[in-house]
Amino acid sequence: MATQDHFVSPDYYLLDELLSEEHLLIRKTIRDFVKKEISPIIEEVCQSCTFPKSILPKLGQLGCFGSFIPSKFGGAELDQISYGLIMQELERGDSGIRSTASVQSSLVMYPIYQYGSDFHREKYLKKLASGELIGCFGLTEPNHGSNPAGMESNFIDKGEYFLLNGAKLWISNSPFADLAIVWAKNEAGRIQGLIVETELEGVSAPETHNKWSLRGSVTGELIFENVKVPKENLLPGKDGLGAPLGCLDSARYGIAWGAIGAAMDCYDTALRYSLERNQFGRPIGSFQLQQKKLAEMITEITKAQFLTWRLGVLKNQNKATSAQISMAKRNNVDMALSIARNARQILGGMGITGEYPIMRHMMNLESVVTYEGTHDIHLLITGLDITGLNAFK
Ligand code: TGC
Ligand code: FAD
Repeated sequence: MATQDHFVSPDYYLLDELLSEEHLLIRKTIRDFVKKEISPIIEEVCQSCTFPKSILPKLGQLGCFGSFIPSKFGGAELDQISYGLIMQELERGDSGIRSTASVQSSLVMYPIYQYGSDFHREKYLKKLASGELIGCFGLTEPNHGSNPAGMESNFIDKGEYFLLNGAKLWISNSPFADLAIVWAKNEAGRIQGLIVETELEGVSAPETHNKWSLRGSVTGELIFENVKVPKENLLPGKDGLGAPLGCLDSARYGIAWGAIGAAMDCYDTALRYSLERNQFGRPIGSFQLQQKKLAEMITEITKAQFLTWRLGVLKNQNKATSAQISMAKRNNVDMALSIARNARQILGGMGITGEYPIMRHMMNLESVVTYEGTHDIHLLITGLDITGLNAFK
Protein backbone atom coordinates (compact mmCIF):
# COMPACT_ATOMS: atom_id res chain seq x y z
CA MET A 1 0.00 0.00 0.00
CA ALA A 2 1.44 3.40 -0.97
CA THR A 3 1.58 5.95 1.83
CA GLN A 4 2.15 9.64 1.25
CA ASP A 5 5.58 10.97 2.19
CA HIS A 6 5.26 14.30 4.05
CA PHE A 7 8.84 14.30 5.37
CA VAL A 8 10.32 17.62 6.50
CA SER A 9 13.88 17.39 7.83
CA PRO A 10 14.66 18.89 11.23
CA ASP A 11 17.51 21.42 11.33
CA TYR A 12 17.33 22.74 14.88
CA TYR A 13 20.81 24.31 14.99
CA LEU A 14 20.85 25.57 11.37
CA LEU A 15 23.40 23.00 10.27
CA ASP A 16 22.37 23.71 6.68
CA GLU A 17 24.38 26.93 6.95
CA LEU A 18 27.51 24.77 7.18
CA LEU A 19 26.67 22.92 3.98
CA SER A 20 27.65 24.16 0.50
CA GLU A 21 25.18 24.90 -2.29
CA GLU A 22 26.34 21.67 -3.90
CA HIS A 23 25.64 19.67 -0.72
CA LEU A 24 22.15 21.12 -0.48
CA LEU A 25 21.45 20.36 -4.14
CA ILE A 26 22.66 16.77 -3.80
CA ARG A 27 20.54 16.27 -0.69
CA LYS A 28 17.46 17.71 -2.40
CA THR A 29 17.99 15.54 -5.47
CA ILE A 30 18.20 12.32 -3.45
CA ARG A 31 15.37 13.39 -1.13
CA ASP A 32 13.11 14.08 -4.13
CA PHE A 33 14.03 10.71 -5.61
CA VAL A 34 13.20 8.92 -2.35
CA LYS A 35 9.85 10.70 -2.05
CA LYS A 36 8.94 9.95 -5.65
CA GLU A 37 10.40 6.48 -6.23
CA ILE A 38 11.05 4.80 -2.87
CA SER A 39 8.37 5.90 -0.41
CA PRO A 40 5.45 4.81 -2.64
CA ILE A 41 6.77 1.25 -2.97
CA ILE A 42 8.80 0.55 0.16
CA GLU A 43 6.02 -0.82 2.32
CA GLU A 44 5.10 -3.40 -0.32
CA VAL A 45 8.80 -4.16 -0.96
CA CYS A 46 9.41 -4.92 2.72
CA GLN A 47 6.17 -6.80 3.28
CA SER A 48 6.92 -9.05 0.30
CA CYS A 49 10.67 -9.19 0.96
CA THR A 50 11.61 -8.46 -2.65
CA PHE A 51 14.34 -6.00 -3.56
CA PRO A 52 13.20 -3.55 -6.28
CA LYS A 53 15.98 -4.14 -8.83
CA SER A 54 14.41 -1.61 -11.20
CA ILE A 55 15.83 1.19 -9.03
CA LEU A 56 19.45 0.11 -9.55
CA PRO A 57 20.06 2.05 -12.81
CA LYS A 58 18.38 5.10 -11.26
CA LEU A 59 20.64 4.93 -8.22
CA GLY A 60 23.53 4.77 -10.67
CA GLN A 61 22.33 7.78 -12.66
CA LEU A 62 21.96 9.81 -9.45
CA GLY A 63 25.57 9.11 -8.44
CA CYS A 64 24.63 6.94 -5.46
CA PHE A 65 27.17 4.28 -6.45
CA GLY A 66 30.75 5.35 -5.69
CA SER A 67 29.98 9.05 -5.29
CA PHE A 68 33.56 9.62 -4.04
CA ILE A 69 35.21 7.73 -6.93
CA PRO A 70 36.92 9.93 -9.61
CA SER A 71 34.80 10.71 -12.66
CA LYS A 72 37.28 9.05 -15.04
CA PHE A 73 36.16 5.76 -13.46
CA GLY A 74 32.48 6.64 -13.63
CA GLY A 75 32.13 8.02 -10.09
CA ALA A 76 30.56 11.38 -9.23
CA GLU A 77 33.84 12.64 -7.69
CA LEU A 78 32.01 14.20 -4.74
CA ASP A 79 33.37 14.87 -1.25
CA GLN A 80 32.70 12.81 1.87
CA ILE A 81 29.92 15.04 3.19
CA SER A 82 28.07 14.54 -0.09
CA TYR A 83 28.51 10.78 0.30
CA GLY A 84 27.13 11.04 3.83
CA LEU A 85 24.13 13.09 2.74
CA ILE A 86 23.32 10.54 0.02
CA MET A 87 23.40 7.75 2.62
CA GLN A 88 21.27 9.82 5.01
CA GLU A 89 18.58 10.43 2.42
CA LEU A 90 18.53 6.84 1.16
CA GLU A 91 18.21 5.47 4.69
CA ARG A 92 15.49 8.01 5.41
CA GLY A 93 13.68 6.00 2.72
CA ASP A 94 14.82 2.59 3.98
CA SER A 95 17.98 1.05 5.46
CA GLY A 96 17.84 -1.73 2.85
CA ILE A 97 18.12 0.74 -0.02
CA ARG A 98 21.02 2.49 1.73
CA SER A 99 22.64 -0.90 2.33
CA THR A 100 22.74 -1.60 -1.38
CA ALA A 101 24.36 1.77 -2.09
CA SER A 102 26.78 1.35 0.85
CA VAL A 103 27.95 -2.07 -0.26
CA GLN A 104 28.33 -1.06 -3.90
CA SER A 105 30.19 2.17 -3.00
CA SER A 106 32.31 1.41 0.05
CA LEU A 107 32.69 -2.35 -0.01
CA VAL A 108 32.99 -3.06 -3.74
CA MET A 109 34.04 0.08 -5.65
CA TYR A 110 36.29 1.37 -2.85
CA PRO A 111 38.49 -1.77 -2.63
CA ILE A 112 38.70 -2.02 -6.42
CA TYR A 113 39.70 1.64 -6.61
CA GLN A 114 42.08 1.59 -3.59
CA TYR A 115 43.61 -1.87 -3.79
CA GLY A 116 42.93 -2.93 -7.38
CA SER A 117 45.15 -2.68 -10.46
CA ASP A 118 44.53 -0.33 -13.42
CA PHE A 119 43.08 -3.35 -15.20
CA HIS A 120 40.54 -3.87 -12.39
CA ARG A 121 39.60 -0.17 -12.29
CA GLU A 122 39.08 -0.05 -16.05
CA LYS A 123 37.20 -3.32 -16.20
CA TYR A 124 34.74 -2.85 -13.34
CA LEU A 125 34.32 0.65 -11.94
CA LYS A 126 32.25 2.32 -14.67
CA LYS A 127 29.85 -0.60 -14.84
CA LEU A 128 29.51 -0.64 -11.05
CA ALA A 129 28.92 3.13 -10.97
CA SER A 130 26.07 2.85 -13.46
CA GLY A 131 24.49 -0.16 -11.77
CA GLU A 132 25.09 -2.34 -14.83
CA LEU A 133 27.10 -4.61 -12.51
CA ILE A 134 26.20 -5.23 -8.86
CA GLY A 135 28.76 -6.36 -6.31
CA CYS A 136 28.82 -7.80 -2.81
CA PHE A 137 31.41 -8.11 -0.04
CA GLY A 138 32.26 -11.42 1.58
CA LEU A 139 34.03 -11.11 4.93
CA THR A 140 31.75 -12.73 7.55
CA GLU A 141 31.75 -16.52 7.86
CA PRO A 142 29.49 -18.95 9.73
CA ASN A 143 32.08 -19.30 12.53
CA HIS A 144 33.71 -15.86 12.28
CA GLY A 145 31.59 -12.72 12.55
CA SER A 146 33.07 -10.18 14.96
CA ASN A 147 36.43 -11.92 14.62
CA PRO A 148 37.09 -12.03 10.87
CA ALA A 149 40.82 -12.66 11.49
CA GLY A 150 39.85 -16.28 12.24
CA MET A 151 38.36 -16.84 8.78
CA GLU A 152 38.71 -20.26 7.18
CA SER A 153 38.13 -19.39 3.50
CA ASN A 154 41.36 -19.95 1.66
CA PHE A 155 42.98 -20.14 -1.75
CA ILE A 156 45.89 -22.13 -3.11
CA ASP A 157 48.17 -21.07 -5.94
CA LYS A 158 47.69 -23.68 -8.67
CA GLY A 159 50.02 -22.04 -11.17
CA GLU A 160 47.46 -20.88 -13.74
CA TYR A 161 44.74 -19.95 -11.25
CA PHE A 162 43.91 -19.72 -7.54
CA LEU A 163 41.75 -22.52 -6.12
CA LEU A 164 39.25 -20.94 -3.71
CA ASN A 165 37.30 -22.82 -1.03
CA GLY A 166 35.16 -21.59 1.85
CA ALA A 167 31.82 -20.13 2.86
CA LYS A 168 30.58 -16.65 3.71
CA LEU A 169 27.35 -15.89 5.57
CA TRP A 170 25.10 -12.83 5.84
CA ILE A 171 26.21 -11.28 2.58
CA SER A 172 24.10 -8.34 1.38
CA ASN A 173 23.05 -8.72 -2.27
CA SER A 174 24.97 -11.97 -2.85
CA PRO A 175 22.01 -13.81 -4.44
CA PHE A 176 21.92 -11.41 -7.38
CA ALA A 177 25.44 -9.95 -7.40
CA ASP A 178 27.54 -10.20 -10.55
CA LEU A 179 30.77 -10.15 -8.59
CA ALA A 180 31.98 -10.52 -5.03
CA ILE A 181 34.94 -9.02 -3.23
CA VAL A 182 36.01 -12.10 -1.29
CA TRP A 183 38.44 -12.02 1.63
CA ALA A 184 40.33 -15.30 2.05
CA LYS A 185 43.66 -16.55 3.34
CA ASN A 186 46.58 -17.41 1.08
CA GLU A 187 48.86 -20.36 1.76
CA ALA A 188 50.88 -18.25 4.20
CA GLY A 189 47.68 -17.51 6.18
CA ARG A 190 47.62 -13.85 5.11
CA ILE A 191 44.22 -12.32 4.23
CA GLN A 192 43.90 -11.08 0.65
CA GLY A 193 41.04 -9.82 -1.51
CA LEU A 194 39.87 -11.54 -4.69
CA ILE A 195 37.38 -10.31 -7.28
CA VAL A 196 35.19 -13.36 -7.84
CA GLU A 197 32.70 -13.24 -10.70
CA THR A 198 29.70 -15.17 -9.43
CA GLU A 199 29.12 -17.04 -12.69
CA LEU A 200 32.35 -19.00 -12.12
CA GLU A 201 31.86 -22.74 -11.68
CA GLY A 202 31.70 -23.73 -8.00
CA VAL A 203 30.20 -20.43 -6.76
CA SER A 204 26.72 -20.49 -5.25
CA ALA A 205 24.80 -17.82 -3.34
CA PRO A 206 21.62 -19.14 -1.71
CA GLU A 207 19.29 -16.54 -0.23
CA THR A 208 18.77 -16.24 3.53
CA HIS A 209 15.02 -16.31 4.18
CA ASN A 210 12.73 -15.48 7.10
CA LYS A 211 14.34 -12.19 8.13
CA TRP A 212 12.25 -9.85 10.28
CA SER A 213 14.75 -7.05 9.62
CA LEU A 214 16.13 -5.37 6.50
CA ARG A 215 13.47 -7.01 4.37
CA GLY A 216 14.10 -4.48 1.60
CA SER A 217 17.61 -5.88 1.09
CA VAL A 218 18.44 -9.35 -0.17
CA THR A 219 20.85 -11.28 2.08
CA GLY A 220 22.54 -14.56 1.23
CA GLU A 221 25.51 -16.86 1.52
CA LEU A 222 28.53 -17.24 -0.69
CA ILE A 223 29.81 -20.79 -1.07
CA PHE A 224 33.04 -21.58 -2.90
CA GLU A 225 33.74 -25.18 -3.88
CA ASN A 226 37.03 -25.55 -5.75
CA VAL A 227 36.51 -22.29 -7.62
CA LYS A 228 39.22 -21.51 -10.18
CA VAL A 229 39.77 -17.78 -9.81
CA PRO A 230 41.94 -16.14 -12.51
CA LYS A 231 45.19 -14.96 -10.95
CA GLU A 232 44.72 -11.46 -12.31
CA ASN A 233 41.68 -11.11 -10.01
CA LEU A 234 43.80 -10.76 -6.85
CA LEU A 235 43.69 -7.23 -5.40
CA PRO A 236 47.39 -6.35 -5.32
CA GLY A 237 47.32 -3.06 -3.40
CA LYS A 238 46.95 -4.21 0.23
CA ASP A 239 46.85 -7.43 2.23
CA GLY A 240 46.14 -8.35 5.86
CA LEU A 241 42.97 -7.72 7.86
CA GLY A 242 43.59 -3.98 7.52
CA ALA A 243 42.48 -4.22 3.86
CA PRO A 244 38.85 -5.23 4.52
CA LEU A 245 38.78 -3.08 7.67
CA GLY A 246 39.76 -0.07 5.54
CA CYS A 247 36.65 -0.68 3.41
CA LEU A 248 34.58 -0.95 6.58
CA ASP A 249 35.81 2.47 7.69
CA SER A 250 34.21 3.95 4.58
CA ALA A 251 30.97 1.96 4.96
CA ARG A 252 30.67 2.61 8.72
CA TYR A 253 31.07 6.33 8.06
CA GLY A 254 28.16 6.17 5.58
CA ILE A 255 26.05 4.24 8.09
CA ALA A 256 26.63 6.95 10.71
CA TRP A 257 24.94 9.38 8.31
CA GLY A 258 22.32 6.85 7.25
CA ALA A 259 21.12 6.25 10.81
CA ILE A 260 20.38 9.98 11.14
CA GLY A 261 18.06 9.63 8.14
CA ALA A 262 16.09 6.83 9.79
CA ALA A 263 15.96 8.78 13.07
CA MET A 264 14.74 11.95 11.35
CA ASP A 265 11.96 10.05 9.60
CA CYS A 266 10.76 8.55 12.90
CA TYR A 267 10.93 11.91 14.70
CA ASP A 268 9.16 13.78 11.89
CA THR A 269 6.39 11.17 11.75
CA ALA A 270 5.90 11.19 15.53
CA LEU A 271 5.89 14.99 15.76
CA ARG A 272 3.24 15.31 13.03
CA TYR A 273 1.12 12.54 14.58
CA SER A 274 1.34 14.12 18.04
CA LEU A 275 -0.15 17.34 16.70
CA GLU A 276 -2.97 15.63 14.78
CA ARG A 277 -4.03 12.94 17.25
CA ASN A 278 -6.42 14.07 20.01
CA GLN A 279 -7.07 12.26 23.29
CA PHE A 280 -8.83 13.70 26.32
CA GLY A 281 -9.89 16.59 24.08
CA ARG A 282 -6.33 17.75 23.32
CA PRO A 283 -3.54 16.89 20.88
CA ILE A 284 -1.34 14.25 22.49
CA GLY A 285 1.62 16.54 21.70
CA SER A 286 0.34 18.89 24.41
CA PHE A 287 1.01 16.32 27.16
CA GLN A 288 4.34 16.67 28.95
CA LEU A 289 5.20 12.97 28.64
CA GLN A 290 4.96 13.10 24.84
CA GLN A 291 6.85 16.41 24.70
CA LYS A 292 9.65 14.86 26.74
CA LYS A 293 10.03 12.11 24.15
CA LEU A 294 9.97 14.57 21.24
CA ALA A 295 12.34 17.05 22.91
CA GLU A 296 14.86 14.31 23.67
CA MET A 297 14.61 13.04 20.09
CA ILE A 298 15.43 16.39 18.51
CA THR A 299 18.25 16.91 21.00
CA GLU A 300 19.84 13.56 20.13
CA ILE A 301 19.35 14.08 16.37
CA THR A 302 20.97 17.51 16.60
CA LYS A 303 23.97 16.14 18.53
CA ALA A 304 24.37 13.33 16.00
CA GLN A 305 24.12 15.73 13.06
CA PHE A 306 27.04 17.80 14.40
CA LEU A 307 29.18 14.81 15.37
CA THR A 308 28.74 13.37 11.91
CA TRP A 309 29.20 16.60 9.98
CA ARG A 310 32.48 17.17 11.86
CA LEU A 311 33.53 13.61 11.06
CA GLY A 312 32.84 14.39 7.39
CA VAL A 313 35.06 17.47 7.56
CA LEU A 314 37.84 15.36 9.10
CA LYS A 315 37.31 12.68 6.47
CA ASN A 316 37.58 15.26 3.69
CA GLN A 317 40.93 16.25 5.22
CA ASN A 318 42.01 12.58 5.52
CA LYS A 319 42.20 13.07 9.28
CA ALA A 320 39.28 10.89 10.48
CA THR A 321 40.50 7.92 12.52
CA SER A 322 38.92 4.45 12.52
CA ALA A 323 38.07 4.92 16.20
CA GLN A 324 36.27 8.21 15.49
CA ILE A 325 34.24 6.45 12.80
CA SER A 326 33.38 3.65 15.24
CA MET A 327 32.14 6.18 17.78
CA ALA A 328 29.83 7.83 15.25
CA LYS A 329 28.47 4.54 13.86
CA ARG A 330 27.74 3.23 17.35
CA ASN A 331 26.28 6.44 18.71
CA ASN A 332 24.07 7.20 15.74
CA VAL A 333 22.60 3.73 15.26
CA ASP A 334 21.85 3.48 18.99
CA MET A 335 20.32 6.96 18.87
CA ALA A 336 18.16 6.01 15.88
CA LEU A 337 16.97 2.77 17.53
CA SER A 338 16.01 4.60 20.70
CA ILE A 339 14.15 7.26 18.70
CA ALA A 340 12.34 4.60 16.68
CA ARG A 341 11.17 2.88 19.88
CA ASN A 342 9.92 6.13 21.44
CA ALA A 343 8.34 7.32 18.19
CA ARG A 344 6.51 4.01 17.94
CA GLN A 345 5.03 4.60 21.39
CA ILE A 346 3.82 8.09 20.45
CA LEU A 347 1.79 6.55 17.63
CA GLY A 348 0.14 4.06 19.98
CA GLY A 349 -1.37 1.11 18.10
CA MET A 350 -0.94 2.86 14.75
CA GLY A 351 2.81 2.70 15.33
CA ILE A 352 2.94 -1.02 14.64
CA THR A 353 1.27 -0.75 11.22
CA GLY A 354 2.74 -0.24 7.77
CA GLU A 355 0.71 2.97 7.47
CA TYR A 356 3.72 4.65 9.05
CA PRO A 357 7.45 3.96 8.53
CA ILE A 358 8.47 3.67 12.18
CA MET A 359 8.18 -0.07 12.82
CA ARG A 360 9.99 -0.78 9.53
CA HIS A 361 12.86 1.53 10.52
CA MET A 362 12.99 -0.03 13.98
CA MET A 363 13.26 -3.55 12.60
CA ASN A 364 15.85 -2.46 10.01
CA LEU A 365 17.99 -0.82 12.67
CA GLU A 366 18.27 -4.14 14.51
CA SER A 367 20.45 -5.26 11.59
CA VAL A 368 22.26 -1.96 11.29
CA VAL A 369 23.27 -2.08 14.96
CA THR A 370 24.83 -5.52 14.32
CA TYR A 371 26.42 -5.35 10.88
CA GLU A 372 29.61 -3.47 10.07
CA GLY A 373 30.73 -4.19 13.65
CA THR A 374 28.29 -4.69 16.50
CA HIS A 375 27.38 -2.07 19.11
CA ASP A 376 29.67 -3.88 21.58
CA ILE A 377 32.60 -4.18 19.18
CA HIS A 378 32.54 -0.44 18.47
CA LEU A 379 32.51 0.30 22.20
CA LEU A 380 35.58 -1.91 22.61
CA ILE A 381 37.28 -0.07 19.74
CA THR A 382 36.73 3.19 21.64
CA GLY A 383 37.93 1.53 24.85
CA LEU A 384 41.11 0.33 23.14
CA ASP A 385 41.69 3.75 21.59
CA ILE A 386 41.48 5.67 24.86
CA THR A 387 43.23 3.18 27.17
CA GLY A 388 45.63 1.42 24.81
CA LEU A 389 44.38 -1.85 26.34
CA ASN A 390 42.80 -4.51 24.13
CA ALA A 391 39.62 -6.00 25.67
CA PHE A 392 38.68 -8.11 22.61
CA LYS A 393 40.79 -11.13 23.38
P1 TGC B 1 43.71 -5.98 14.82
O1 TGC B 1 44.87 -6.79 15.26
O2 TGC B 1 43.22 -4.87 15.69
O3 TGC B 1 44.01 -5.34 13.38
C1 TGC B 1 44.46 -6.15 12.27
C2 TGC B 1 45.02 -5.21 11.23
O4 TGC B 1 44.01 -4.31 10.77
C3 TGC B 1 44.39 -2.95 11.07
N1 TGC B 1 43.14 -2.25 11.42
C4 TGC B 1 42.51 -1.44 10.60
N2 TGC B 1 42.81 -0.99 9.37
C5 TGC B 1 41.96 -0.15 8.79
N3 TGC B 1 40.79 0.24 9.35
C6 TGC B 1 40.44 -0.20 10.59
N4 TGC B 1 39.27 0.16 11.12
C7 TGC B 1 41.31 -1.06 11.26
N5 TGC B 1 41.28 -1.69 12.47
C8 TGC B 1 42.41 -2.42 12.55
C9 TGC B 1 45.39 -3.06 12.17
O5 TGC B 1 46.26 -1.95 12.19
C10 TGC B 1 46.13 -4.33 11.78
O6 TGC B 1 47.00 -4.06 10.69
P2 TGC B 1 48.31 -4.97 10.38
O7 TGC B 1 48.94 -4.33 9.20
O8 TGC B 1 49.10 -4.91 11.65
O9 TGC B 1 47.82 -6.37 10.09
O10 TGC B 1 42.53 -6.97 14.45
P3 TGC B 1 41.65 -7.89 15.40
O11 TGC B 1 41.68 -9.27 14.79
O12 TGC B 1 42.04 -7.75 16.84
O13 TGC B 1 40.17 -7.32 15.18
C11 TGC B 1 39.83 -6.04 15.55
C12 TGC B 1 38.30 -5.85 15.40
C13 TGC B 1 37.54 -6.75 16.36
C14 TGC B 1 38.03 -4.40 15.74
C15 TGC B 1 37.86 -6.15 13.95
O14 TGC B 1 38.03 -7.49 13.66
C16 TGC B 1 36.43 -5.75 13.69
O15 TGC B 1 36.16 -4.61 13.36
N6 TGC B 1 35.46 -6.72 13.79
C17 TGC B 1 34.08 -6.46 13.35
C18 TGC B 1 33.82 -7.20 12.07
C19 TGC B 1 32.95 -6.43 11.14
O16 TGC B 1 32.74 -5.22 11.26
N7 TGC B 1 32.46 -7.10 10.12
C20 TGC B 1 31.69 -6.43 9.10
C21 TGC B 1 31.42 -7.35 7.94
S1 TGC B 1 30.87 -6.49 6.50
C22 TGC B 1 29.31 -6.03 6.84
O17 TGC B 1 28.80 -6.17 7.91
C23 TGC B 1 28.59 -5.38 5.71
S2 TGC B 1 26.96 -4.94 6.04
C24 TGC B 1 26.68 -4.20 4.58
C25 TGC B 1 25.36 -3.51 4.45
O18 TGC B 1 24.38 -4.17 4.04
O19 TGC B 1 25.35 -2.25 4.62
P1 FAD C 1 29.03 -12.61 16.71
O1 FAD C 1 30.38 -12.15 16.30
O2 FAD C 1 28.83 -14.07 16.97
O3 FAD C 1 28.60 -11.79 18.01
C1 FAD C 1 27.53 -12.21 18.85
C2 FAD C 1 27.51 -11.28 20.07
O4 FAD C 1 28.75 -11.42 20.78
C3 FAD C 1 27.41 -9.80 19.69
O5 FAD C 1 26.58 -9.15 20.62
C4 FAD C 1 28.83 -9.29 19.82
O6 FAD C 1 28.89 -7.90 20.12
C5 FAD C 1 29.35 -10.14 20.97
N1 FAD C 1 30.81 -10.27 20.95
C6 FAD C 1 31.58 -10.86 20.00
N2 FAD C 1 32.89 -10.74 20.31
C7 FAD C 1 32.95 -10.05 21.49
C8 FAD C 1 34.01 -9.60 22.33
N3 FAD C 1 35.32 -9.80 22.01
N4 FAD C 1 33.68 -8.94 23.45
C9 FAD C 1 32.41 -8.68 23.77
N5 FAD C 1 31.35 -9.09 23.02
C10 FAD C 1 31.63 -9.77 21.89
N6 FAD C 1 28.94 -9.42 6.50
C11 FAD C 1 29.67 -9.33 5.37
O7 FAD C 1 30.83 -9.73 5.31
N7 FAD C 1 29.12 -8.76 4.24
C12 FAD C 1 27.84 -8.30 4.20
O8 FAD C 1 27.40 -7.79 3.16
C13 FAD C 1 27.05 -8.41 5.38
N8 FAD C 1 25.75 -8.01 5.35
C14 FAD C 1 24.96 -8.27 6.45
C15 FAD C 1 23.58 -8.04 6.37
C16 FAD C 1 22.76 -8.34 7.45
C17 FAD C 1 21.28 -8.13 7.34
C18 FAD C 1 23.33 -8.83 8.65
C19 FAD C 1 22.47 -9.13 9.85
C20 FAD C 1 24.69 -9.05 8.73
C21 FAD C 1 25.52 -8.79 7.64
N9 FAD C 1 26.89 -9.09 7.67
C22 FAD C 1 27.65 -8.97 6.54
C23 FAD C 1 27.46 -9.75 8.84
C24 FAD C 1 27.72 -8.83 10.03
O9 FAD C 1 28.83 -8.01 9.81
C25 FAD C 1 27.90 -9.71 11.27
O10 FAD C 1 26.61 -10.22 11.60
C26 FAD C 1 28.51 -8.96 12.43
O11 FAD C 1 29.85 -8.60 12.15
C27 FAD C 1 28.46 -9.76 13.73
O12 FAD C 1 28.88 -11.07 13.55
P2 FAD C 1 27.97 -12.30 14.08
O13 FAD C 1 26.60 -12.09 13.59
O14 FAD C 1 28.67 -13.55 13.72
O15 FAD C 1 27.93 -12.11 15.65
